[in-house]
Amino acid sequence: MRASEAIFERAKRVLPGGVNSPVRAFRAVGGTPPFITKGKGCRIWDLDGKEYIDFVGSWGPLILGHSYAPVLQAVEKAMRNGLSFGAPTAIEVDVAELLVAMVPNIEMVRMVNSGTEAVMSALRVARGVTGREKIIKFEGCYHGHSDAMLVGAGSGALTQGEPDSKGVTQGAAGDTLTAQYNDLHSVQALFDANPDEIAAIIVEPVAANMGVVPPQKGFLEGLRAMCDKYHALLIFDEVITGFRLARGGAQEYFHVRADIVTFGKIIGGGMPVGAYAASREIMRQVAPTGPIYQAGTLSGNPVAMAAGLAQLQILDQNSGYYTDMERKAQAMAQAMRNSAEKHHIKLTVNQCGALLCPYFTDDPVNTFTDTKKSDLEQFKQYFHGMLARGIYIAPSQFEAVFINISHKDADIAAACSAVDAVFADL
Ligand code: KE4
Repeated sequence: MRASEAIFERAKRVLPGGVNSPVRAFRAVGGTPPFITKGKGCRIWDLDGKEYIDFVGSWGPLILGHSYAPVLQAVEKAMRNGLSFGAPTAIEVDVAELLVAMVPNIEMVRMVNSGTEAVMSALRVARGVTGREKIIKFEGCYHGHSDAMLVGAGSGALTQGEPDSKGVTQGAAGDTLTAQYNDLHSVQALFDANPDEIAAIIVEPVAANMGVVPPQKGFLEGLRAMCDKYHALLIFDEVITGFRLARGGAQEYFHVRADIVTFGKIIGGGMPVGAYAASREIMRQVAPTGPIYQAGTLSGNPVAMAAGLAQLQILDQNSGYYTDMERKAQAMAQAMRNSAEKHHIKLTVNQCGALLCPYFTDDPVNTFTDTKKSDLEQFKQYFHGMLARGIYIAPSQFEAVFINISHKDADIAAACSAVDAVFADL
């Protein structure tokens, strides 16, 4: 990894931690992150020419794999007409119409440029529509880095050990209340203590920023019931689960209706795209048709839309992909459990749809507190053992393993063999 080590030293002089997003810096696992030069299918290559089977997939967007030909062709075609106009384009309508067709319970969409922007906007809409100010989120869930969401945040904030960021003022985050995932009593207590003040609950339908913690039976349904009872809105943050759990995302997968849904990652096909969506009644409150302001220079960028449309069209036409991804995720999770038993490793593997996460503990992991039981030193050894064997997973216990369409059975088998070899050495 000589070339990556050399450029990482340069990078650290001009980029905080040498990266443009903290979790990429390997701070939780140590060592030098490989600088990636190329991706094709489920494989990526670093500056030293080392090949990896990629189970990060740019943190979820590349569900069809890297350099997927129809997506590249769509981008190439779009870019030849220009990169951006700051004016309406037909392809934005095509993407919005397809999102509305694929996702239950939404009638209108607004494109933005990231999941963070989608969530930030959705919170403003919820507050604007209800006239209320407080928001309930869950400890360990991550909804991007807008101030109000950097309270008890997961993902990189958790990896850094700073779930509440410096620079976030009481004014910005004082209306954010935190409950415990899979604990409806903790949510009820907040409604009891803040009657008629709660605008919305925002939840990751599968908590995929504290590792992977699926909703227990009745949890999402309970949130829906409380929002109905107290006239608050239910926001599903589907930046990860959207178009990954099912064609219609978590609403389809769990049969629970959200009032506002946020998207990112997959809808951009690898390009910077986010979106939020809801009923016409809610969305017409958004500027320019309503008093809730939100804007963006590159929102709906035609080249990014081309990438997203190409990827979404393929997912729309191949709903069988979802059972295939789930089958592979189940197989990998079970293989991990079998290897752990064979090598006497304390391990719990959570899996939901195409998402999975191993925790180095024998105890069940159903809450944020449970995730802290994982032996982080063992995770670190596991991570580096896998990387050395050409398996690229997220450099943090508090992230997911992303199974994509591009992973063939042989790729899953190769990863499971690496797991077995790594566990033998732990
Ligand atoms: P972005 O602003 O990073 O596009 O999306 C923020 C976001 C919102 N909601 C959920 C549920 C998310 O998972 C994310 C971002 N996910 C992380 C990975 N766990 C992004 C990786 C990173 O921060 O580099």
